[in-house]
Amino acid sequence: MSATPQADLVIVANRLPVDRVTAPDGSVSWRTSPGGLVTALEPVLRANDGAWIGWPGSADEEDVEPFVEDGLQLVPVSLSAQEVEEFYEGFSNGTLWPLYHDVIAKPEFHREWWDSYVAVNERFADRAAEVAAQGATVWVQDYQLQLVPQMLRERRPDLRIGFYLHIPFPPAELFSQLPWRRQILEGLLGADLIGFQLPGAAANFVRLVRSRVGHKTHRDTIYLPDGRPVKATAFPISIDTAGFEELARSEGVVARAAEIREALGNPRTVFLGVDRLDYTKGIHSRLRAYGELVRDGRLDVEDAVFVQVATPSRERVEQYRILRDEIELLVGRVNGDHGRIGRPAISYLHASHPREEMAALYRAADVMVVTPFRDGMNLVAKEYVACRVEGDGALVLSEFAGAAAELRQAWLVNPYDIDGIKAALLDAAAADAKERTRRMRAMRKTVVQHDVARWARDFLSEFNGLPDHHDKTVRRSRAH
Ligand code: ADQ
Repeated sequence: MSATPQADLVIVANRLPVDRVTAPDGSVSWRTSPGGLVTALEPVLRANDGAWIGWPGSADEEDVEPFVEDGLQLVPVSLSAQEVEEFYEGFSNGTLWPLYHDVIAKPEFHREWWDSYVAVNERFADRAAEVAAQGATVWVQDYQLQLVPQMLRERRPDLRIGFYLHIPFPPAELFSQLPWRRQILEGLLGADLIGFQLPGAAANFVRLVRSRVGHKTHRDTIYLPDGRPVKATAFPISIDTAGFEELARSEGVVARAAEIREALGNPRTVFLGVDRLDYTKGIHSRLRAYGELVRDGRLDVEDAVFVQVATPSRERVEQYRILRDEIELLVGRVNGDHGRIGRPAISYLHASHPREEMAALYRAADVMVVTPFRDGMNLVAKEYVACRVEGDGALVLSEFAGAAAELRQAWLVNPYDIDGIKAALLDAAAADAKERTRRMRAMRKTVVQHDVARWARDFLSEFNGLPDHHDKTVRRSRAH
């Protein structure tokens, strides 16, 4: 049994960066799931003797003690099967996710889900309060844990608390539907620094705090009645650009990209979509647009193909099961109506792939198609750009992805406008090499300069540069 670590930097996220694997004999091992967040935070965690608090991803497991995996201190928080249903699938993914994404799907409001959200947030806050050393920095991640900053501040006024929201923050008109809107705003205000993907999201938050909670605000800063300032500002997230570039240049990936094109019949144009199977991603719209182009003879299955990779996601949630059926029905129709033997119009894969295969797909694709109705950032668009090491390839990108604010040279589309998507697909496919290179080089510059390490550095240094109100707060809390 290992003792609870005392860390100077604590990351609190819904998921641990590892998955728990239980063998048939009951023995437990851990498989790392290297996402962008871990890549970005690993060096800072190591340098600061940091710890990561999160759920190991399986329900109803007995409590696991903190442990060290590959040099990282990991602190598991367990969830019961009922909490997975009410806190995770329910309030996080059935209420907040659709509400924060423009109400594309209808959010459900259930009081039991809210109660579970509060209880689980309390548990994360308790864990963080135990693990953080005196005066430590705690960085809470994402929409599942919006109450943690306030709960943690009550327990540990000596800490510096940061929060980052990976998804959009909606305009007041939509956020105000939430029966627990005030509690969420107050939960977030426990932080000293709140990061959003875009300036518009930060502005939505500040406006809501002013109108619903009544605090004074000036630009991106909120002043609480006790004088503590809270800064709400944008830090657009990014990817491990150098890591993707290196992968894309590797012999194995170059060979695999050629093999993929060969297997597709060496068409002139390979279009590619890669998404978690989610209703925010606009997969149906883009496949419909593509199907119409094939139907109308504007594209021919002999020299064009659309590869759509959809990662299984939230499969126990009803809306996600319906979405999968709708997309698979559409793919079947388009292929049935317009495909030929050995030449489907759409090559569809419902699977998750290792990073090498993703890089090979990005290298194999002439036109990457990213059409979310709303997306905090969209890392897939940035990964494609990073993998185009020759400076070629074309990106069709929704205006409503956070990435559109930076990748201005993409073929930008309104994902609700099917004719607009059709025109952009044709334009991007027909653009000459010079035009594509001009656009891609500019986008590559952006993604190289703004990688995920810089994102983490920017957030943490902003944090450390904030005026220190903590001494005062600690003194006051000790006086009580
Ligand atoms: P997501 O909604 O998951 O993230 P995105 O930013 O595109 O969306 O990231 C998806 C990640 O999953 C990418 O790294 C991609 O490579 C990977 N992926 C997708 N399909 C895959 C497959 N079939 N196999 C393997 N890997 C696959 C949320 C927000 C976004 C925000 C990010 C980060 O919704 O808006 O950009 O967090 O803040």
